[in-house]
Parts: sequence; structure tokens; C-alpha cells
Amino acid sequence: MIRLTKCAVSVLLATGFGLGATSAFSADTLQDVMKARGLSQQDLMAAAKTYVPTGKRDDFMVFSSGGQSGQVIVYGIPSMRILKYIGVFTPEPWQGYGFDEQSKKVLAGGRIDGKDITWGDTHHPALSETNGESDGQFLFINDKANPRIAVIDLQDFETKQIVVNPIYKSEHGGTFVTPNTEYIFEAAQYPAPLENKKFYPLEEFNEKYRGGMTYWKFDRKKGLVDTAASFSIELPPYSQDLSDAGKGPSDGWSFTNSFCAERYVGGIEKGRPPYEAGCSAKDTDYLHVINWRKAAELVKAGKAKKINGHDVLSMETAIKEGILFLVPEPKSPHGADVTPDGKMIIVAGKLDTHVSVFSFEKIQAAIKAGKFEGKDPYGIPVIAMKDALHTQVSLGLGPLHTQYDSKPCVAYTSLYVDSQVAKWNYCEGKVLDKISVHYNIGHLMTMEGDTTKPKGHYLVALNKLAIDRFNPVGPLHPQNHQLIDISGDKMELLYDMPIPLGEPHYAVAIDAKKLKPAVRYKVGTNSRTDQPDPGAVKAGQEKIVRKGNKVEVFGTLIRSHITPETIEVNVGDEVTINLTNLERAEDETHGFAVSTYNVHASVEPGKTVTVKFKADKEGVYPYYCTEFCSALHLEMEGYLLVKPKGWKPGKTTALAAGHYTEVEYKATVKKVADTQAIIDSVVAYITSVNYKDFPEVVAMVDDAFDQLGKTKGLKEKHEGFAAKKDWENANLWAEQIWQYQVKTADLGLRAKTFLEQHGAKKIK
Ligand code: RUQ
Ligand code: CUA
Repeated sequence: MIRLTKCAVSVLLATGFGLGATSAFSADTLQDVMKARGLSQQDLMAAAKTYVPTGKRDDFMVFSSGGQSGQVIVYGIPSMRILKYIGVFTPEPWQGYGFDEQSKKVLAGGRIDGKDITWGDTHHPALSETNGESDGQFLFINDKANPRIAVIDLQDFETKQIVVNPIYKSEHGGTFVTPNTEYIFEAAQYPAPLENKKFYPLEEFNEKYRGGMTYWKFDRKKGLVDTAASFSIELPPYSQDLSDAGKGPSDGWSFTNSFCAERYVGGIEKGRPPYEAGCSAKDTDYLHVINWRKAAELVKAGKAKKINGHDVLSMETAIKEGILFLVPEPKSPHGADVTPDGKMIIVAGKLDTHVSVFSFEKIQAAIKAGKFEGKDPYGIPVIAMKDALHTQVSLGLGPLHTQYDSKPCVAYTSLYVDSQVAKWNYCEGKVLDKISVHYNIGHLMTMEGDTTKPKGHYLVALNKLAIDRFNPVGPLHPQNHQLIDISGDKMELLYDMPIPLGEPHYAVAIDAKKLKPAVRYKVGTNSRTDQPDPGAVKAGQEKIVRKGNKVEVFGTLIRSHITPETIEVNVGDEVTINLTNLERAEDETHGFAVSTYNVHASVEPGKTVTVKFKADKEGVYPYYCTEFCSALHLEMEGYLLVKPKGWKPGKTTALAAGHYTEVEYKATVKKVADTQAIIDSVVAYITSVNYKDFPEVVAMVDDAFDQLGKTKGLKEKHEGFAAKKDWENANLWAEQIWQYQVKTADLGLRAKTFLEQHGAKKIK
């Protein structure tokens, strides 16, 4: 990456470089622009550090929680350009998510008590890891309100699975992964009875309400959570909160903090002060220290009991087997972040100015020595805070979360109340720098900052409030992600990005080079299962199958027509339409919508998608492609005809005719010949260079020949009609040849441009 120094900027300015007076673009100099727009030299510096010119790519990719939208937001760093919203817990119309059958099945995995839940309170995304490093394969995210987690495959950035937690009513401390993504963590939040739909009065809170920690087993080969091999540990009714997995020396352990260890129950209705008073009355809460690896062995050995069909290790067993311990932590803690070397766990104070750095080695020494200061009311051994602490550092008001730098011992902690980020050294326990952010920061995020090898460079402050930062848009403000340069000694604020989709609690970033998403599916793929779809058909094999009142269409999409172009059904029929996109060219997605039947599909190259509905109203319903896929996109259309009961064809009139003449037919034939000459010249160029070394081009060439192949037999057809002087049909079939030629030429020219721009070499 090029680092532009301040001094370099001044040189550029002094020499009148940049948009100089001689520039062909404008008469302005860089100084003129600065003056006119009121920009400082520092602003210019920030612009130079973040601007990514057209055609250039970002260095890092961010996966941000979409908050209450139940989605994931993908954007680039340093440009902060938004690239995608991934539908996760919530239907997302553009991607057809929740409007086609394949994706409805994924969303159905998130049904609770037989009901659809069409929103999610997404909090913490996590990237899959191999040996403690981000590997760019999978993304996970949780839903706090409706205890669920989701699996997103980074092969196509699509949600593949939603898993409901069978024993919680809410959760928060998820998702966090173990260093080889063996397990995904999910910690409960507000205690409730673990049995489903069981009622106990609040007076039985201590006895019947419980917290817990769930370990979801991830099957990397299948790319799915294996629910049968997953388990939970029953925990006291403290509100378990953020968690993290041990790594290096602490691998095999998990750490989960908690609040409201007071087990307080509000409030006014019972003549008691509210939760906020009772839940922060004591000076300490508990950090839960759990040996998950041993817990998994115990579950395998049959020591768990089933609750709602799910394996749960009881507190009793966990205590007896020596896998569960508590460490007091300063009141109402937040964040539990394991250092990259796995030696320390940093917990922030929230209502305390301190962050506490706990030593894993000290915790282990106390456990080995059986040195406990006592037991909690449930009999869990408690390690004294002083026996577990490495150090405590006063950072400022409202410390929440901690992230790590590529430089050893350097950490960044968000200060919610102060609206600042503190940079500090956790080995020596000293503050290094502070920067103000706008405003009230929650999480913060460094590049691969959760892993064993953080990448440095940048930090993003995820601010809860934006207040005065952007043009006002009414009482509900966007949130503000601020990009901060952390490569020097002093942190420098670079960029403000409004997030208008929900409250993105947390985000994770990965080196962009690690992501290798596909650009097309194998033709006929169900993208949600990555298996061949039974609804797929090859070109030329399209059909409509009717069985009783069920009508099933096996159709295809290719520029610029839908096959079939007419679907006739009877009112009351159940209609299933399977569509396969036959394109192989990059970015040639077709959409599919049927007027007023609330179905929509996004059919990317190679994908097969199914929409299903009951044709419960008679009438005429156009269907069409919803993506502007070619010059004749608007003509990518057809009719669903829903016939009334007992309808019989009466006297029909002829379909509209063009009344074409011989002159028009001859002109069309000439147009076809001219276009063929262009195609031939493009083909000559492409085959004269090493185009086979460019997979993108090979795909385009394949597609082009596919299109051209469709003209087979059409010449004989139009000539046959011409011989009979049927100029109408002769002209229409000649015209159809030209339609295929246009698409062939379009692809061929794109391939040619690509080859020219990517330095293709002559081979003959
Ligand atoms: S936490 S309220 Cu991630 Cu700071 Cu959710
Ligand atoms: Cu296909 Cu528009």
C-alpha cells in the first residue's frame, strides 16, 4: 500500500501538481478546489488515503452486522464503499431471499414455535478461522431477540442455514469461533427457564431460571452447523454476555462475561427499583471460564441430559468434572477479548474506568492448585480476582470493547461515555493515545483484529450516535462508522460513513485477497444447497407439466427471453415455475417477477430458482425479467393466463401481424449478413490471441457461441417462408437470427475489450 506523507502532499501542492491549471478536465488548481470547498491539508490527506479510483479495489473487506435489519452489510476499506447487503434473518427482495422456494427453506430453518420470524437483531459477525487466522470461507452471525445463528458461505455470499437455539429465549454472546472453527459460540442473555414454553413465576428466578453457553458444532465439509453434535452448558441465571474463544495456550477454553450476577428482578410493579439499579448494585460480576474441549468429550461420553432434544451438561456435572470456573470482574463488564497470543483476556468495565487484563496462566495455576476464594450460590468455584489479574488500567469513561494491532501488546478500547478510542499497551499497562469519535462508540474493529495475526493499518469506530455529522434525515439518524488510520503512533480520523440500515453492533474485516468468491454457478445449481436442482433443464428441453391441478414449469432464461413465454393455467391451480439462467457471462443476472403474485427471483448465471404460488385469481398476469440485462431487457416478458372455471375458446382473431413486405425481408437479410461480418472479425481477433488463458473470456466465448448456435436451422426456415412468399414469417425468422447475433456480438466485443485491457498475446 502506498503511504502518502504530509510532506509529500505539500510538495504536490507547492509544485501546483494535481488538477493543475493545464489539466484538460478543469481550469481549477488543487488549491482552488480546497479553497472553494473549505478543505484543510489534513482533509486532503484523509481523502488521498481513502480514495479508491474507478476500477481499483479495496484492501480489506468488512462484514458488518445490519442490526435490526437482520442482514449483513459488506463494504470495502479504505473506500468505505458499500458492496452488498446479504439477506440473513430477513427477506431481501433484490436477491429474491424469502420470495423464492430455495431461500424460503433457509428462512424456514429460523421459524420458532412453528411461526415465521421475519426480522433479526443481528449483533456479532464472525469469520471462519484456520489455525487462528481468518480463512475467508464462512461468516456467522447471531440474532439476539430470537436466539438464532446463521451460516453464510463466502463462496457466493449467500445465507445457507439458520439454526434456532432450542433452550434460550434470547442470546447475545455470539457468534465467536474456535481457532479451527470446530465450534461456534452462543451465550444466553436474559435468563429464562430452559424448557420450552415452561412458566415459572419470577419468585422462582434463582431456582428455575437459567443462563447457558451453547457450542454449535460446525461441519466445514458440508458448510453447515451439525445440530445433533452441538451442546450447551447450563449456567446460573447471571446474564451471560460477550464471549471469546481461547487460542494458542488457551485453546480449548472459552471465556464469557456476565452482568446482573445480582440476579435482581425489577421493578416498579413489585414495588422495587428498576433492573438498572438492582443489576449493578454489587461491585463485581463473573467471568465464566469453561473448558469446552473437555465438555465436548463429556457430552460424547453420554454425560449430558436432553432438554428440548438438545444435549445440555448440567451445572452439577460441569462442577464435578472441573470444567467450569468463575472469576469476579468489575461491575457490569462488557467485552471479553482474548489477546492474539492467547495469553490474556481483556474485560472492560462499562461502569468503571478500568479495563482488567486477566492472565490465562494465572487462572490455570489457581485451578491446578485448587486455590479458590469460595463458591457462588450454585457451587461453582470462584477464583479470586487478584489471583487471576495481570493488570488493570484506567482508560476513561465507559470502556466497552477491545481490539488488537499487528504491533505486539497494542490494543484499542472503545470508550462509550467519553466518545473516544484509547490506544494502550496491555503488557505494560499504559495509555498511548486517544482520539475522539462521533459519538458514543460501541464496538470497534481492527483488520483481522480477532485473530492470532491482526493486520494493523485501520480501525473502524462503530458509533451509536451520529447527531450532527450528516445532512439531517428526520429524528431517526443513521449510525456512523468512522475509519481511523492506526499505522502511525497517533491515530488519525479518515472518513465518516453513515449506516442507514440498522444498528451494526459489530463488524469483522478480512484481507480482500483471502476472499475468492465465484462469479457463476454450475448450470442448474440450487444456490442454497449447492446441489443440482431438480427443477433445472437444459436449453431446448423446457416444458410445462400438468398433473391434476398442479402445473409445473421447467423454464430457462437467457438474453433476452424467457422460455416459455406463455403459461396457461386454470384458476385454483398450484403453479410452480423453475427457471435456470443459462448464461455463463459474469454479472448476467436475470430477475423474474409475476404481476401481483408476490414472487420474485434473482437468477444469477447458472442458478436454478423456483417460485411457487396458487393461481387463485383469474385474469392476465404479465411476467418479466427485473434486471436490466441487455438492450432488449424490457422485451424479456411473457404472460401467465389464468383461465376462469369452465372457460372454452370461442371465436379467436389472428394475432397481430406486421404486414412485412419483400423489401423489408431483404433489408433484414442484409442486416444479418453485415452483423455476421462483425462477428467474424471479432472471432478472428479472439482466436488470434491466447484467450484460453483468461477464464472470464472463455466463459464469454462459450456463451457467445451458445447464442450463435441458436441460429441453426433458422436460415432454412426464413428462406423456406420466402420461397412461399410468406414475407411475414420470413422476415420474423430472419429478425430472430439477428437477435441472437446481437447478443453474440455483444459478448464478443466485451471479450475483445477484456483481452485488450488485460494484455492478451498474439499466438499466430
Ligand atoms: S455488545 S448490545 Cu456487541 Cu457491545 Cu451488543
Ligand atoms: Cu433478463 Cu432483463
